[in-house]
Amino acid sequence: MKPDLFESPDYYNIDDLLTDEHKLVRSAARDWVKREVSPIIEEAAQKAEFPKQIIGGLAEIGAFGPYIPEEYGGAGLDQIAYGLIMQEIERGDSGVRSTASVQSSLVMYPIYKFGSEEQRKKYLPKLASGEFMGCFGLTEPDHGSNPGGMVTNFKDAGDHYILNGAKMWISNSPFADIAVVWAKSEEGRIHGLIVERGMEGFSTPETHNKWSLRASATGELIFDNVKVPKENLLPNKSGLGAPLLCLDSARFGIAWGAIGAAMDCYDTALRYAKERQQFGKPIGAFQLQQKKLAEMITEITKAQLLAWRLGTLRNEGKATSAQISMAKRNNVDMALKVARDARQILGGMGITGEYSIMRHMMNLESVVTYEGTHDIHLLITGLDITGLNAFK
Ligand code: TGC
Ligand code: FAD
Repeated sequence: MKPDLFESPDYYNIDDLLTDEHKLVRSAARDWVKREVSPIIEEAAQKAEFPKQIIGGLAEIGAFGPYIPEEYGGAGLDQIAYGLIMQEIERGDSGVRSTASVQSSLVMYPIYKFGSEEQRKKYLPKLASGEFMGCFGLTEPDHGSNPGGMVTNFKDAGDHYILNGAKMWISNSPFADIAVVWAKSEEGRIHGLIVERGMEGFSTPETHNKWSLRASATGELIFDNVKVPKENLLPNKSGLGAPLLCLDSARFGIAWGAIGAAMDCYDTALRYAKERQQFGKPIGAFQLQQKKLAEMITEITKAQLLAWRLGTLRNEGKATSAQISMAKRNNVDMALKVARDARQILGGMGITGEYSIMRHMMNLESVVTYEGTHDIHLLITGLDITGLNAFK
């Protein structure tokens, strides 16, 4: 793969809206991605392997629990710093950002928000340091966009619960030490349970043959009469709203992360367009290529402003779930379109692993589907503005 020459675009001086701490955090993440991710990611994606050697580095740049208080091992940062870290990581690869998103927003966040003090102390510092890796089980084979229909369930068996069911499409499941699993009680109420690797009847087979997110491990979670100690139930929130609150946090991170993937594609295409000569001049001198590049930077800039404003609203505790849906949907769609146009600018070279664009493009096909599909987020906006539910 070519050396990483990335230069971040900032067409509207958005850096002026950031604090010194934001810029420091971003710079540490950017340098780390250049040093530790760019040189190895193409080979990891080709081999369809999650590069476990980067776990320690992810912890060091604060990617595991950026906004979790320091007393529990987190970085204690604000939402914009969290977003910037996700942006920089996804500039390297969406699969690596996935690992950080799951660990932070789908494992540490529910333990922090809905867990007991004992659970927080037991798990959060180890998750923040990467000593423990986690995964999040919501989706089932027959319940993807409609998680409320889940059939995974647990029954009270005296001093423990008995958990049965299966989850599918679970990021990090093949190597996770713990899983935050959403399941129905005998009363049909959804609760979160912490299931640990090694519990009898719990297995995590890997899902193979993905053409997308190849550097991220995906698998199932299978529960065959698993005995889960009662102290592993998250006590402080139940109902579908609990996992959906975790998704709000992860979707916010994705809205920023997708900008990183788009920036990398734009930056690569811009450099290529200025260097590659055809018909005696750089291809960047042709109007058709300039149109693509000009539209890319316009859309990236709009997405940056949307993410920044959403970050300030989240810092003030005012962002709504529907606002997060709009940003996730818009920014991932934007990144996919930028990746497709950038790939065309590189001509034949665009389909090779010499450049990152095709990998980003294939990764984004997962990102546009997970954490709520493109269609589902549109319906969330539709419901929010009309008050009319078009889901069912
Ligand atoms: P509905 O009746 O609308 O809501 C049920 C309860 O949840 C509350 N709620 C939310 N709370 C917090 N945040 C949100 N975004 C919320 N949306 C809804 C709602 O107020 C209600 O609360 P209560 O107290 O009244 O019970 O639920 P529904 O069954 O009609 O479904 C709504 C729908 C379709 C929007 C929702 O289920 C949905 O978002 N579906 C998409 C599923 C999804 O995103 N799955 C993601 C799985 S995890 C994943 O993909 C990880 S990818 C890994 C990586 O990042 O690498
Ligand atoms: P479906 O729900 O079957 O949807 C299929 C199509 O129907 C979509 O286009 C959808 O938009 C459309 N559709 C569905 N309902 C409606 C409706 N009411 N109106 C109009 N159109 C509709 N899940 C986890 O729990 N944890 C994870 O860590 C995780 N990681 C993932 C990693 C990868 C690589 C992938 C691909 C998925 C992951 N997921 C995870 C699952 C992901 O969240 C689901 O794939 C997603 O929510 C969509 O569910 P589905 O695939 O079952 O599609």
